[in-house]
Amino acid sequence: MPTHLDPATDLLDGFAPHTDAQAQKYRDAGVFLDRPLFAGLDLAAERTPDSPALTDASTDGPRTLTYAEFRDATLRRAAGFVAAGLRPTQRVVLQLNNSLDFAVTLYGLLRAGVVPVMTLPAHRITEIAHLAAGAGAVAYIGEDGRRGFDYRELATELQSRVPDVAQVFISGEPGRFTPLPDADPASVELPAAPDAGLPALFLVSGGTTGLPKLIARTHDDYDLNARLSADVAGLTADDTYLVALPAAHNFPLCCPGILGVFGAGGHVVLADNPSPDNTFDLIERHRVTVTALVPALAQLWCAATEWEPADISSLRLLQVGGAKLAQSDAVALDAALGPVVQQVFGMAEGLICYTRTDDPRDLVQQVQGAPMSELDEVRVVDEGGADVPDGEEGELLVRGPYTIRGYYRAAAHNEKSFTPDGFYRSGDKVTRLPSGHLAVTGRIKDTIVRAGENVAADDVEENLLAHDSVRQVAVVGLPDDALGEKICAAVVLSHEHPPARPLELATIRTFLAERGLASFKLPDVIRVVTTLPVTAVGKIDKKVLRETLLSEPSAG
Ligand code: OOB
Repeated sequence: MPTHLDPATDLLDGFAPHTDAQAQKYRDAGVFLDRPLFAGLDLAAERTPDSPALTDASTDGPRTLTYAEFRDATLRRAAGFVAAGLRPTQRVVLQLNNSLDFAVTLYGLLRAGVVPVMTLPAHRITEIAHLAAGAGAVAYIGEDGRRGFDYRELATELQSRVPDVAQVFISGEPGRFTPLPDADPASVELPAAPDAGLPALFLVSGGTTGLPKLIARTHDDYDLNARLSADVAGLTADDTYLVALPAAHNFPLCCPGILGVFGAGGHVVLADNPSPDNTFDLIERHRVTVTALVPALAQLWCAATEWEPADISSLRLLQVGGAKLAQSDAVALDAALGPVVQQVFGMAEGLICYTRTDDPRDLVQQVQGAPMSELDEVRVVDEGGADVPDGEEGELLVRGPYTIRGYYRAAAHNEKSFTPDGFYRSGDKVTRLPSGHLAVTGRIKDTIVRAGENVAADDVEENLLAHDSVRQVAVVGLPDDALGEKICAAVVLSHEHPPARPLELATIRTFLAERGLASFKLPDVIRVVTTLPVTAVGKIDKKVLRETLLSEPSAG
């Protein structure tokens, strides 16, 4: 990098900012506060230094830090990184489980001006190497093997594949690497607060096809994301938020998640295991008021209310998102827990939609939410790119103050994923109500081409879910000599309503045909499975499912 250039030049190489006109519009609207992402925490630490900020309820815990203690820990970690030679605008891959070290390290990096790549604990070398190389990362932060997977081995492989990753810091037993650094903040010079228009961190795209992409979120836009989300959730200093999903994911991190709760002066409780037998006790013990789950976990929690003895009545808001929550599950959750469900339709690329606490319950059960900012520009378009009327299905396009204008260092990909005027093509099929609420109906590419007919997987799935004995389902296309692709439905059976006889293809086809599903959409194969494979954050992973089904001897 030529030395006469701004040190941020390398970071900004491949970053797609808002256009000047758009940026001006957002500035005029006063939505950006021009402050670093850690400002919310600092303000809370000034206001209420002695309130609990963070409880580590993972296998490392239990341990609680007050706001003053937590802020000091993040300053020491920042100083440690500076002393270790990390410099502002450099990128570092962060891969830690939900723990105190995760929170302290994240804020330590932000204070040091170092830009973390927020990978998830379930990512493995293929994704980590791809993301480290793509971001130009100079360091990797992982943990020892105490939770079952040894990230030190991953680090070794990473350094051989991506030699620019010069340093490795390990939470726990470092082995031949460096422990997570801490230093006296007075002993080093902490950098000045970063420019709020610069990327603060990188999120990782959640798609289940191909390798994840890097999503640069600025201090301004991510701080806005946290504040708007906290407003919609009605967060106050009295709230206690349980982190049950992997903390580095946008949903528990910032919707409103960890960042939103710190901004409001509330209490964050970190769990490293989302199962009801762990989390229900934590909810009771800490009087948790808010948490976020993916639908499969919400289903599990709903069932567990039948047998878990813990009192979870403190929960006032159960956010469910990341994948479509079936209406029947939303109804069941309300029945089991009271009217606490909030649907969340979000994406690492930006747009977040929420149902509101004062929306009628039947609406909350049916739609995935409405955009959180008045400046979110949502379009629903047909295949030709023309806007469709409310109530009609189309692809969701979005532009707005906290939605990216392009993936990082991905010019070719951006040609396809963004319109020339900067709308992100989400790939999600939605319908919009006149009220602005969106219902997600599927993914545009999730189509099976069977004997020349296009079959939308979600259409078949929705109808299958109406069967009493079906708890979860995923429909995928498998290659077939005669049909091109055949329709395969992988089904998890319901515990409450198990079928009287083994579920057969003919029974399912008759059931679907009686519901009025066209004959060319009827499954050609049924597989009863005990679980469906999931992505790093817990969404059904069709890519892996397809590979698994294909590797079965009977698949051919
Ligand atoms: C969240 O973010 P990502 O980046 O992991 O995944 C985004 C994609 C969306 O484009 C959509 O396809 C799907 O996940 N999705 C939903 C959904 N929420 C996300 N599909 C149907 N219904 C929903 N409620 O998943 C995410 C980010 C922030 C908050 C919540 C979720």
